[in-house]
Amino acid sequence: METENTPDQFDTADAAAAKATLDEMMKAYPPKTLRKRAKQALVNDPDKIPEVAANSRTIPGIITQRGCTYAGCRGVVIGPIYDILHITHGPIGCGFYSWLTRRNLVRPAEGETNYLQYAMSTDMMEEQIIFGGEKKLKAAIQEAYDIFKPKAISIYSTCPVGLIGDDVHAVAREMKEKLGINVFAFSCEGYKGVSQSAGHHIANNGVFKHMVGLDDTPVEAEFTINVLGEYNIGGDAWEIDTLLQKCGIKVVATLSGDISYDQVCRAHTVQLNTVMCHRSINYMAEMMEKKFGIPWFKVNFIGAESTAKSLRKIAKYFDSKKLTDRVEEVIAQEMAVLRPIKDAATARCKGKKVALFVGGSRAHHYQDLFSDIGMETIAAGYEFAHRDDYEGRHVLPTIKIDADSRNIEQLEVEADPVRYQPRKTPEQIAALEAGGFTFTDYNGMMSQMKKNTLVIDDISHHEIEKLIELGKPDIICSGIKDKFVIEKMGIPCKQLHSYDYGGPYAAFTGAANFYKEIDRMLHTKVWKFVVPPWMKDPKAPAAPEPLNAMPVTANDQITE
Ligand code: CFM
Repeated sequence: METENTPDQFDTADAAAAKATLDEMMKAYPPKTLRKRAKQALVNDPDKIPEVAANSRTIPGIITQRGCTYAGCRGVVIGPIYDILHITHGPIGCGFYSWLTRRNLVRPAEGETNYLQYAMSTDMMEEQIIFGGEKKLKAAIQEAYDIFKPKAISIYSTCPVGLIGDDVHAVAREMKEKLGINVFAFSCEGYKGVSQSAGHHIANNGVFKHMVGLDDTPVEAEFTINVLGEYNIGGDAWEIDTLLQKCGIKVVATLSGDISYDQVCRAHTVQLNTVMCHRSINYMAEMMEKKFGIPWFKVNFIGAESTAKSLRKIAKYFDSKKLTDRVEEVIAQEMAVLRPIKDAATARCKGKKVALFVGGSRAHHYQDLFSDIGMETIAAGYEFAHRDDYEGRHVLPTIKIDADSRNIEQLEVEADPVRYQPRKTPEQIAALEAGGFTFTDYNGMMSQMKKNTLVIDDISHHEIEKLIELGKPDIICSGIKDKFVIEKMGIPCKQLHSYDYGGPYAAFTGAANFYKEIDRMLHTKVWKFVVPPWMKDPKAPAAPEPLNAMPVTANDQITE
């Protein structure tokens, strides 16, 4: 199949076609399912943003891309802290499937310990399910301590732990006292929320309660910041760090990418918190502001234009001529190197159409990278983000708290009597805001997407297939759960969770990698060998199975 624009490709100029595409995608559903999906799949209007019924339960029977609460807590937010021992309390599968499956890379400084290669689990059996697992958990903590002598141990509850009622927190307290190191636990049972998003919140609470603020030693540097919500997938955090260093800005903690326990404990000493992934870490930014007086704002280092914009905003916050000049110098240098690569990709990719269905922030951030090279987003959606990530934070007061969200503890945070110290005076804040500067800001994905684009929350496999058939995007960004379904339809799929073993894609150097990768994926001739299912003749006799039952050549795939 050609990737050149075809007349029946999705066109955002046609409002009726956008609605018809959605209707056609949903028409296979029974009425009750259809009613629910209709509130989650919408035609966008950036000037009158419609409400998205996000962060609600997936209907049983629908194939979703979502993960569980345990994955969001253990895997996403805390897992990347490399010198903590992470122990999964549960059956072995949960530990096994969270063993190095996310590409959160680390490069510990010399002399520092890295435990991330290990998968530690209490390996619960029927006996523990029936008689309780606390004894086995204690033994596991003791054994892990005896072997590794870590600074801290973190325990994660899986579904059966919640069902049988093991008190992981009591065990953690007891072992903390006994061993004299930091031991804490998370009630992040997989079923605790509607997706991994609940796990992010639980993790934020735990990291804030048990780590942040334990070490008041400030990091000596003129301009200090944290990058929150950056997980160093494929080395992204390293690119951001290198860039900021070039500008003269010191990153104290990247939460949680290539980060040590000590860095988390000192994170509250910075002058500014910047937030990359709003969905997974906004809780931390808010709590640190309340307790320590650190302001935060949203940044995005995905995309050259967005990176430049984020750097300029950080410089403006610090209000230093020296820093502003340096930032402009670095942007000019980086852009000069990037320009020929960007121009070459633009010449070949301009006008191509993309659809992105990823997690809770990348479906938005990566639209900037595509627009850098003239590509158009026709449809996008998150797996588990909330209304504020779609519609903007101004909707926060109107979000109804349902039973599932009420399940997650909302920490009551107050200003620290000694350590609360506003980083800017009210006058300085007012002066910045008068010039259009915004704090505590996230305008969400939809305000940036064009009119008549499709916004689809928690998309199902059926819907993706129909979208490809009807809208014919030139490339889809998604994850491993649907990558090969998509590619069997002759459409390239770029995984934006793992980056398909590629990356980094952050900052200017990362942008260059991404432009080249997308250009390559769009223009490889392999797609011509794939016949999508709707173009096959259903009456044609089935091709004989190859003897080894494995397609070995492109031709075999056509007759598959
Ligand atoms: Fe944030 Fe993430 Fe994402 Fe996320 Fe994730 Fe991820 Fe993601 Mo996969 S924290 S919301 S829970 S940016 S693991 S690094 S890629 S779904 S879009």
